[in-house]
Amino acid sequence: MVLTLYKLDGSPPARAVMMTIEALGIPDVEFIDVNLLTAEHMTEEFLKINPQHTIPMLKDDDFIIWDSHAINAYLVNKYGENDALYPTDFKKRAQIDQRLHFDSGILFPALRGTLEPVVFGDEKSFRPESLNKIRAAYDFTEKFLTSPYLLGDDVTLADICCVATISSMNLLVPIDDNTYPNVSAWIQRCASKEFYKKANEPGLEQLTQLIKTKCE
Ligand SMILES: N[C@@H](CCC(=O)N[C@@H](CS)C(=O)NCC(=O)O)C(=O)O
Repeated sequence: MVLTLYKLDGSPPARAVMMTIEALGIPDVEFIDVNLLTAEHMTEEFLKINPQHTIPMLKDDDFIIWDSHAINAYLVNKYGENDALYPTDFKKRAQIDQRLHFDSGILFPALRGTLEPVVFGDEKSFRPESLNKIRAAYDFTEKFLTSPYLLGDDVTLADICCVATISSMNLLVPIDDNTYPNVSAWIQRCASKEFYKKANEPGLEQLTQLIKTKCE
């Protein structure tokens, strides 16, 4: 049985899945790069599998699933030695689901809306109104962070998904320690984890370089 992840290191949701794979210690995953800049996600072959043409996408034997949040829940359910990353207690799970939807509905759209005109269009700088949406997303996150991690003392899928997006936003609107002390300390806590070092940092570097090239 081969687990295949279609991804690009620069993609925040792809990194969220790569971090989950690392955190769970799943061995022998095949990684396939899908270059969005050359529209590899729009080929007939890819569209046949995923009409929504997004990465990350996971193939587990003949089972195919896309959307980082859905993929991550599936990976913990199927491959987790325990439920620590995505507790089965229904109240805890509901809180994690809320943060996952926060990532899907607020954080990632703010980031994608900021990046798209520069990365896929011909704009050379980020729109001020888009950068304000990132600041508004930080404001919410600052208030949510009443514990070391988003939901208590331990890392859950909520942290993994949100930190993939927020660490990418940090490249566009640097997180100021004084304005966002909780977000800043939380990112540093996440950044000390092996899964972050291995599966998030290389992609952040790739995205940094891409932004630099596009803004020149
Ligand atoms: N909610 C989705 C978002 C996935 C997404 O939009 N990925 C971007 C790359 S970061 C993508 O595939 N863009 C290409 C497209 O939408 O055509 C997830 O969490 O996986």
